[in-house]
Amino acid sequence: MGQRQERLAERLDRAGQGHLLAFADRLDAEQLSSFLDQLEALDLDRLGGLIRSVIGTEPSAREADIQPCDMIGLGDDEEHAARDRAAAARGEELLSEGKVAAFMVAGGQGTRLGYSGPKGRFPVGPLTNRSLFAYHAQRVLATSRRYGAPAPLYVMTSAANRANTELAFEEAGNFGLESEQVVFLQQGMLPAVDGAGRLLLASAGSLCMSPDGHGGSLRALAESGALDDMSARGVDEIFYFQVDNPLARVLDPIFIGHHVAARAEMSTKVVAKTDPGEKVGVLAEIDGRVGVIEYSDLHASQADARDDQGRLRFRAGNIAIHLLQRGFVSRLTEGGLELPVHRADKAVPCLDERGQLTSPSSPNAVKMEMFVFDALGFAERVVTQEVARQDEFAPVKNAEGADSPETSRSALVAQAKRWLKAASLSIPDGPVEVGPLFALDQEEFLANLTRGDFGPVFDRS
Ligand code: UD2
Repeated sequence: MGQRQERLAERLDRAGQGHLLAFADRLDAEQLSSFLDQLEALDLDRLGGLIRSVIGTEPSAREADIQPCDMIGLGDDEEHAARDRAAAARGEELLSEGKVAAFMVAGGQGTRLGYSGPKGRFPVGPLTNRSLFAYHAQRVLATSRRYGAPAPLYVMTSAANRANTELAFEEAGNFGLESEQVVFLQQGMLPAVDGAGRLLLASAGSLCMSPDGHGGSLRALAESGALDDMSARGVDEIFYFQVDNPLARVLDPIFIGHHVAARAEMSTKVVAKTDPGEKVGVLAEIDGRVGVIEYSDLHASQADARDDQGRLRFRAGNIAIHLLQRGFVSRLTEGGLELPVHRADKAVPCLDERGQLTSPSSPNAVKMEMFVFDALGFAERVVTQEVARQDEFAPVKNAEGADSPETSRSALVAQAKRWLKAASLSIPDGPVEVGPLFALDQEEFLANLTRGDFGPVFDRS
C-alpha cells in the first residue's frame, strides 16, 4: 500500500469509513489513483454531521405544531387589482433596471417521467412540441425585450445531465437569448449510505453518489461563482423555478413587486390545494416560522382539516417558485450554514460485504437530499402569494395520470383558449398554442393580436 493510500485509510478509519478501501487491490494504478482522488475530495467532517442527522432518527409520528400562514390572497375585486397593479409597477421597475435574474433548477433525474435525458428537453408544446427549456428561455427572452434589459438565466444541472443540457441550449441557439445571458452551473453530489451510516460502493473504485437535491442549488450558486457574477451584473433578486412547470410565469413582475415591497428575503408562490392527497408540500407556520411541510410529512388529520368556510385548512400548496434576495443567499452560504438533509430510503445497486455487486429490490440505502424551501426558515421576512393554478401550475412529473404530459398540455391549451375567448375569437375544437414570444399573459395576447393571426399556433420568433 502506498503512503497516500495509507494516510487516507487512517482518515477513513477514524471516520468509521475504513471499509471503502476493502477492494482497492482489484484496481489498476490509474483506477486506484482516481478513486483516491474521489475519496480525498470528501469532506468527512461535513459528511459525518449530515449522516448523523439522518441515521438513527426515525421520522416523527407526532403531528408537527403548525398553523396556516398569512398570504396575499387571490381576488378579482378592484382592491386586489389595484394592489397587483402597484406590485407590477414596482416589479417592472426592477426588471427594467436589470436587477432580477432567472434561476432554473434542472438537475433532477426525471425518473418518474421515465424520460431519458434532461427533463427540460421534454416536448410539451401541444402543437409545436416546444420543450420545457424553450418555454422558460423564451419567457426570459420575452421579458428582457419587454423591459429593455437582458435578464440573465442561470441553469442548474447535475453532473449526469450537464453536457446534454448545454447541448440542448446550443442546438437551439440558446432559444434566442444572447450567449452571455445563459450561465450553467452544477449542483453537488452526496453519497448514499447503509443503515449504519457507512458509505456504499458502486464498484471497487467508486462510491454510490447522487445529486444533493434542489436545496443544493444555494450552495451551487455560491461555489460556482454565480453569486459573484450576479453581483457584477447588478442583480439583487433571484427568481427560482423548477424546470418541470411550463406555466411558470418566470420573472413575473407582480410577484417581484410584492416581494420587494415587503423587503422579504425569500418569497413563495402557492396555489390552493383542493385535494387533501395532492402531492405538493404546504406552506405553514412551523413553530412560529414559515416553512414547507412536505406532503409525505403532513399528518392525515392535518391534510384533511377544513376551515369554517369548508376550504382545506392547510391549502397553501407550494409550487416551487421562489424569490430570494441575492444577499440572503450570500449570507446563508458564506456563514457555512447547511440546510438540513432529508432522508430517502431507496434500493441502490452496490457492492456487498464480499465485494459482489447486488441489485436489491427493496430499500437498502439512505440517500440524502436538501430542499430549497428549508431556507424559508432562515429568512427574516417571507411573502407568500397565492396565484391561480390554471394560469401558473401544470408540472410534468409522472408518465401518466396526475401531473403528466397530458394534464400539462391540457392546461396550456385551456389557457390559450381562455385568451382566445377574451379576444372574442372563435375557439377551435382542437388544441391551440400560444408561444411566450407572442404573449406572456392575456393582456399582451390581446394587445399583440393582428388580423393576420388565425392560430391555432400563435407565435413569434
Ligand atoms: C416538489 C416539492 C413539492 C411541490 C412540488 C411542486 C420537494 C421535495 N417537493 O415535489 O413540495 O412543491 O415540487 O412541483 O421539492 N431537482 C434538482 N436537483 C435535485 C432534485 C431535484 O435540480 O437533486 C429539480 C428537478 O429537476 C425538478 C425539481 O427540482 O425541476 C423538483 O424535484 P422533484 O420532482 O424531486 O420534486 P417533487 O415533484 O417531489
